[in-house]
Amino acid sequence: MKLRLEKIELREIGLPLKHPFETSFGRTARRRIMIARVFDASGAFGYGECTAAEDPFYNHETIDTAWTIIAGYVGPILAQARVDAASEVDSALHRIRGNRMAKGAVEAATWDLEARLAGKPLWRYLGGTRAEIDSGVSIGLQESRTALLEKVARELESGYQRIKIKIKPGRDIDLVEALRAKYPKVPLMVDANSAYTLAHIDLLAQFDRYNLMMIEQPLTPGDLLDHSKLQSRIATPICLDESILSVADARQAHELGSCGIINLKLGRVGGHHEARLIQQFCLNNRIPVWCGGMLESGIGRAHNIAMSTLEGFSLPGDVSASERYWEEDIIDPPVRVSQRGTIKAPEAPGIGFEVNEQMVESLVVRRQDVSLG
Ligand code: OSB
Ligand code: MG
Repeated sequence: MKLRLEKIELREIGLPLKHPFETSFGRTARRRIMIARVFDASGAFGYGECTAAEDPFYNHETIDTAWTIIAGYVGPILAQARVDAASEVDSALHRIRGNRMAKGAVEAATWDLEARLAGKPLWRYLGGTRAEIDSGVSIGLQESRTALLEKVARELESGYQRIKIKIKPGRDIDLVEALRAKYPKVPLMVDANSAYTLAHIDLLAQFDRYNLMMIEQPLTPGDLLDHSKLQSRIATPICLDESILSVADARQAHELGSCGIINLKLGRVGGHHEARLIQQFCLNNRIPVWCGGMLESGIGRAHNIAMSTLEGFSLPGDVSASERYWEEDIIDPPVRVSQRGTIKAPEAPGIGFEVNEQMVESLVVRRQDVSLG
């Protein structure tokens, strides 16, 4: 079955977070979310979500740069290439350097479209094997240690299988110390979002006392060599997030000994094609992977669920319930997490969740159609 791609519809919606989310690089209270919908000549469509943030602080992309790249390059290049399968979108867009979140929004939408046309749930279409995925939570920096402890208590009561907390210099060891005093056994990890340098090596080595599952992205994204030096000095496994944009990055990180675990994010690597290459590489080399999050709406969340069903996603991801983020999600039903801290992969075709088009339309602040014909 060949696709005849007709257009990309871009829409921006505004969605306030229930609680502001703070990391070492900044604070987000309200998401500006780009939804990319790809249409086939038959009238069928698929949904993708651009995971770029509002500001270029996690990586270089923003929702506005992604919009410019999709309208000015992704659309025209796909139109020229006459791509007729989701698996070819990635290579057709190869000429566009970087900007993977822009490309990934459209690439993922094309997979949803193709899975819907095939009448299969996206997760099965991608080759997923697990009908239920393991869920953890990512907890932002809190006002106080008490607030953090209360938040962790609530998430554990909800059943989440592991706790990740954000750290930054000056708010790190003390938080882990407090959590471990109360919860000696809970699966626990920290995420620094690149806030440290090798000058902090003695401080980072102190984490070894707390039996953490991993420390996520301690150093600057491009510094694979420094991560390797750090990993050789600490026992806690390093997990890379921002550093891994492609399977080539995964290979080099592995060969250098820069990490023991990889956080795989669909948008950061440019879509399902590259994500599967990384997943395969990690599976072949016994590197545990798990699915990261970017404070997605239900569309991005549904794609994350699909990806998480692939073999090798052996650790709980940052894919949690819609209700942790939004008063009302744009998908129906919302993503729910069981008391055992799991999420069921849906059996309906494509992403498997109905998009509440009425709600989306009521939230649209900007739109553009990009022709692929
Ligand atoms: O580093 O994993 C990260 C959110 C925004 C940007 C980067 C990160 C995060 C999270 C939250 O940790 C994950 C989520 O709950 O979606
Ligand atoms: Mg991270």
